[in-house]
Amino acid sequence: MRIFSGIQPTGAKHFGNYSGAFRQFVPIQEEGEAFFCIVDLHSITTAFEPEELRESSLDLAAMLFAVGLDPDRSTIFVQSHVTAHPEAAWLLSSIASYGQLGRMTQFKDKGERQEFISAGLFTYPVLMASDILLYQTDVVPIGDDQKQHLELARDLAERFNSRYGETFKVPEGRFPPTGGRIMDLQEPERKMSTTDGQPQGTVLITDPPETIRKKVKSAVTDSGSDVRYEPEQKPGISNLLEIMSVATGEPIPQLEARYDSGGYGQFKSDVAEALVTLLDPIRMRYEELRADESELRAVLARGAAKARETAAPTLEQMYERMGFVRP
Ligand code: ATP
Ligand code: LTN
Repeated sequence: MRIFSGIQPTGAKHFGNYSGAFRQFVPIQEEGEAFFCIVDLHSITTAFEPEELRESSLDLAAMLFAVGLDPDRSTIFVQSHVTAHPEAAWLLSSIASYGQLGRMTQFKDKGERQEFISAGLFTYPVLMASDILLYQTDVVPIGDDQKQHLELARDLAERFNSRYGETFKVPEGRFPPTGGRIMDLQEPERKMSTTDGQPQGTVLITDPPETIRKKVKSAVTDSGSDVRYEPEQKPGISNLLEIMSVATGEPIPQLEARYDSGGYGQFKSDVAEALVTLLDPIRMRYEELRADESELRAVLARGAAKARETAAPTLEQMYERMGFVRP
């Protein structure tokens, strides 16, 4: 079984990324041949600083190892090291429809909040489809926000297969049963996000314990004092319940029963401690791994070599079937 997922090297990664994605990556790498891609080409579609992009790409590599990815089992690589990705994206853009791309909610949401909307933000999901399809991927572990993009990748695979002949596997998404969409602590109607969330509402994986405690303490809660999971009526408390469930592994009903009408104070402070217990060891491992930049680069170079070799035959088939004269 082939597994593929991509993560953007934009800023520091947050608990939402952990909950929706990283947490699934570790067990899934035992189920088959896994590829984890640091999608630097995607992260230039919104405003960015060149120096930060360089740093963040290495930060993310260190983070992926810190959460438990094993470079001897899985292939971890940087997207721009494998030129097949943008090449395949160009080919796929000829079968992607303008209308469908315009309906992508991430494009609409992010577009609304930018002064300058790049063409790359619009074609972003085509590059994501190329990432996935080049590897003949069976399963894509992702958070709930990427469902629509995965659907587009499936549509493109089917359209290409029917127009030019069987070329791609049609991939399936894998979403976590809880914690697939963690919300901002300050604005529980919006997903937790580094690129367009509130710093106070975003728990970073590398936040020191005191910062985590402060952020959780100031999390927006709802009226009343019952600790109940009711995402419509109580988005703030429901989000904290989900966070605690992910951090401790305890099911939500069990947490509801424990805190019931005990008020928000004790509950919040326990959520903060659960997060600290989970994230502190990851932060320490991260700092250690990040300090050895030459080792990180060496592992990424090995990953890129493996990725190039794996993606090449699919790209070649795409060119052949589409009628290009090959050199
Ligand atoms: P950001 O919103 O910070 O820009 P992103 O979703 O745009 O993050 P990535 O960092 O590439 O981009 O996301 C990596 C993985 O994390 C994806 O699988 C995505 O679905 C998941 N993810 C991102 N935000 C959340 C969230 N709030 N809750 C659960 N999963 C999330
Ligand atoms: N769009 C995704 C990142 C991403 C991805 C991928 C995820 C790029 N390529 C391939 C899974 C498979 C995001 O914003 N989280």
